[in-house]
Amino acid sequence: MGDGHLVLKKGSNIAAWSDDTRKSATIFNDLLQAKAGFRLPIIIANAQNEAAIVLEEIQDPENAEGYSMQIDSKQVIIKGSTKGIFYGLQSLFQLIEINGGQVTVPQLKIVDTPAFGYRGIMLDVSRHFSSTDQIKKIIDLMGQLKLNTLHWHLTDDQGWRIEIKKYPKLTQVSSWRDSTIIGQYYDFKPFIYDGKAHGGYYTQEEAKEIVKYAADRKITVIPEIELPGHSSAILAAYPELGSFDVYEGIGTGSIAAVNEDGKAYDNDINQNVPGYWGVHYNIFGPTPQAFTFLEDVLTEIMEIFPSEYLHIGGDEVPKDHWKTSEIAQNVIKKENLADEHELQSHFIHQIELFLNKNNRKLIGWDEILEGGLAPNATVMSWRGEKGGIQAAKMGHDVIMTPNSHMYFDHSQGADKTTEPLAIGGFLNLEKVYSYYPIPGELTNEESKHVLGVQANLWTEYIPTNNKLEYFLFPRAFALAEVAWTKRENKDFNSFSLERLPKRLLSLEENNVFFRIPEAIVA
Ligand code: TNX
Repeated sequence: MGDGHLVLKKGSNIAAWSDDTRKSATIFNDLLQAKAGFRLPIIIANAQNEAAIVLEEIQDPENAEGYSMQIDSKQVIIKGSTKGIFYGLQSLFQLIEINGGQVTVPQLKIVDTPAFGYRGIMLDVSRHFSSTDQIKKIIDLMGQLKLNTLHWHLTDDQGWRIEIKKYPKLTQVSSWRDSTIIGQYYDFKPFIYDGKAHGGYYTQEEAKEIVKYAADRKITVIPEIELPGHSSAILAAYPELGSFDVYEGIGTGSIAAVNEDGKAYDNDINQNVPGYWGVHYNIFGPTPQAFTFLEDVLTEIMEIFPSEYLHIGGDEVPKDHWKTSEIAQNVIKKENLADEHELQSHFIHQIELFLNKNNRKLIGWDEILEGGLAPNATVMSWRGEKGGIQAAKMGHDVIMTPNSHMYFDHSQGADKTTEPLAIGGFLNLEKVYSYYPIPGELTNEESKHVLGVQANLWTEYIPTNNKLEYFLFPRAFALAEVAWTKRENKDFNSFSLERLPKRLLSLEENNVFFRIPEAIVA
């Protein structure tokens, strides 16, 4: 920190050269407009000395996201790659103070790079749908926090959310569930099983627009297409792709809804899109038709989403159901597989071959370790850190999303009577902040496989925009520091006393609904 301030006036210029940097300057102006009521002219100037804010692009492949910023009495100079400049502008915006109508930023020097290259939020739009406007709002907020990945959970048992031209029933049938046919799952029927039809989907055009909107904010959208489980919505429309044609009771190890006779509930049997939560009965069969379907779908998905990674799910597959499936048992024999775990591995490996052939990489939830990990897979570790540790030790890349620290669907307050209904669990701000994505068990070499960290927002209990924002904020601020800030610079006191209050005000200025954290006393 230096002494004194720089005043940003209405006529002050921003000097930016490339289209990319000018776009970032425009996004900065949007923020400034909302906060201070004016925009700064963006100029392509040679006379850069005259501009109040100078955005100077430098190419440094070793430092793809970092930036430096110098603010003296006359000028702000931000240097970095296009991404770095975007992040520098976010920091600049956060430094703005308005005093007596004057917009000022403090004089200082910053050299800043992120601790982790993968900084994500997963949003489940299957359990409850979010409009494109709401997705854009979340993307805006993510960009301000220098988060760079939106993992878009587009499919699950309760709904399919993306237009696929080759399979129109996915949007005609799979994207709507009928909540009047309810199952019995734990004890929370009355609130969420509201008897209304829930649904919605994004057209390919809308999804592409989201991808572009995110890219402008330096965010990659990684789509998730769940397989071979969490696929009831698909199988409701295309039952021939499932493992079963006869529903005879239910295997063990699944928490799918069963009635008193131990039989699957009607809506599984009738193959409607289920209106209740949990792990569901039917799953893909490992058949040629299923692979053709999945490859067709992934082909369209790849046209919409240019991301290096595609997420294919792989979690919570009631694999023991394959024990009673003739289709599955035949493949086990034919491929010489030991059991159902190896069958799932085989399944995922086929999909990986297809993705790799198309120059994409596969991410899956940590269950994909069971029965043998596909050779190039990246593992998302959600059942704690165990899976992530195991995968990193095997030389695979890992993203940490442990349900102990990164499940934003859990309650933020210890007292459940003063919190909105949540799936369970308790995860307060301090606990999120305390997380460090590299487990102590890993050597330096192994820890290079930890690409970063992500918070997951499952939406079984989150039917509205307000509730979505409430579960994200303020915890997303803590996530941002977990992901960006080097360990030695993290400090919960300065986070909560110095930075948090300003961020909360900014949420208010932007009509974001959030949880007011408990008073924090130094
Ligand atoms: C487990 S986390 C799931 C989701 C649920 C979530 C609720 C994961 C890979 N699978 O299907 O929504 O728990 O917390």
